[in-house]
Amino acid sequence: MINVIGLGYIGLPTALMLASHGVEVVGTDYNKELVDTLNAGKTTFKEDGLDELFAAAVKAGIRFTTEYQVTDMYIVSVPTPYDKKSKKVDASYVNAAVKDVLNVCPLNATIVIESTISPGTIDKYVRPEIQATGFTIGRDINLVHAPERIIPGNMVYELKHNNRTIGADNREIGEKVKDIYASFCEGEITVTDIKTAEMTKVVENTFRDINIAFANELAKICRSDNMDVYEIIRIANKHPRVNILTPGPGVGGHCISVDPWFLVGDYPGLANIILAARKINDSMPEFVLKRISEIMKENNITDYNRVGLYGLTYKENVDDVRESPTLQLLESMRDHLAPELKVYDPYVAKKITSNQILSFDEFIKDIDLVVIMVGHKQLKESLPLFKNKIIFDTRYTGLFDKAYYL
Ligand code: SAJ
Repeated sequence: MINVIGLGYIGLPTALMLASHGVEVVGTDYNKELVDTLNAGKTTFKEDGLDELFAAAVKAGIRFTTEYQVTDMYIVSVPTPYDKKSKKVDASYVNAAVKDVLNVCPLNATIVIESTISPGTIDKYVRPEIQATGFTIGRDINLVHAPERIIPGNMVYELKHNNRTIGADNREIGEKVKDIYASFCEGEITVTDIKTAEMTKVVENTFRDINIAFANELAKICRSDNMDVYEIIRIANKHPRVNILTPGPGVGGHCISVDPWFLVGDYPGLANIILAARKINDSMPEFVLKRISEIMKENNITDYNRVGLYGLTYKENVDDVRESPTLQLLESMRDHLAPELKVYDPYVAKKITSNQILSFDEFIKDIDLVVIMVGHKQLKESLPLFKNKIIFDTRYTGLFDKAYYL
């Protein structure tokens, strides 16, 4: 039996996937409300295919509880936030979960850590925690790092089809864990050592952050000299070895806007491009704000009440608002003591910020300028309601005949 610890964005789909592929699984989370929701037959967030996967896992016998189980394999997928000041990974949730596992697990159990951690976290924090309890790693407890790679919005598909990395101290244990993941994962699974697996995961997200930063920097350069960045990117991308990403209002989410900071925090003075990229991406909400002012001026709009932000999530078609560019923009407006702008998001049904409007009709009716912060699918269906509005499309959705861009 496998005990999955932490039933959030990664732990839940992973537990469901294992269960629906014939592995006996118990999911554990310390949040009783979350466990109660799952036991009542409901999932806790929206994701394509998740409900179907949930139904299949329940049928296969998955159980959810707040209790840690006595078993020989644990998968820990708890959050790893970073300390905003030191920019270092905060391994306290991982450590707490490992400690709880050690209280119940039998000798020779395997603890797999899925949570994203910076290179060296297992050596620096997790090993000492285990050793302090008197266990010898490799004899009494086996340690493995199997970082997830799935993208919100396409999680269920990617869980099945992406390649994976498994880092282990010992090849035999690595192969054993590989076999478990291979129950559902059709991609290639590479077995390596723990530090390499930690570093690889962070490097993947840093690669994407740097590439998005390049596109964003180009948008700023082109804006300053009246060039069309989208046309330039489109043409440049016809080169066989060029593939520039799309500029946007910033980088949000729990991964790409966070993981590169681990490298900056741990390797100051060495992580230079990485730091510059982070700064560029973090500057984008301010850049959008500057563009909003320009567009307001150009159209003689003086009242911020006539401007609305469409989209609160960090990207399209997900309900996740963590580190979202819209929230960053609102925060920066607050810092400037500017008035709150109206905000609407079809994926965010609960009020999470003061000037959020919960109905699209209410939102759209009294504004002149709509700033598209996220290109949700719903935009397409509501296109007629955008008629006669001034549009600032920070996502370059291609849906509007006439719009302002970054
Ligand atoms: N974005 C742009 N322009 C682009 C692409 C993205 O502005 O051309 C923005 C998005 O709008 C969003 C942010 O960047 O705000 C990040 O979105 P994303 O879709 O690129 O990635 P995430 O954060 O949802 O998921 C990433 C993925 N990593 C990579 O693609 C390298 C995913 O595979 C990881 O599993 C995930 O991070 C994670 O959990 O680490």
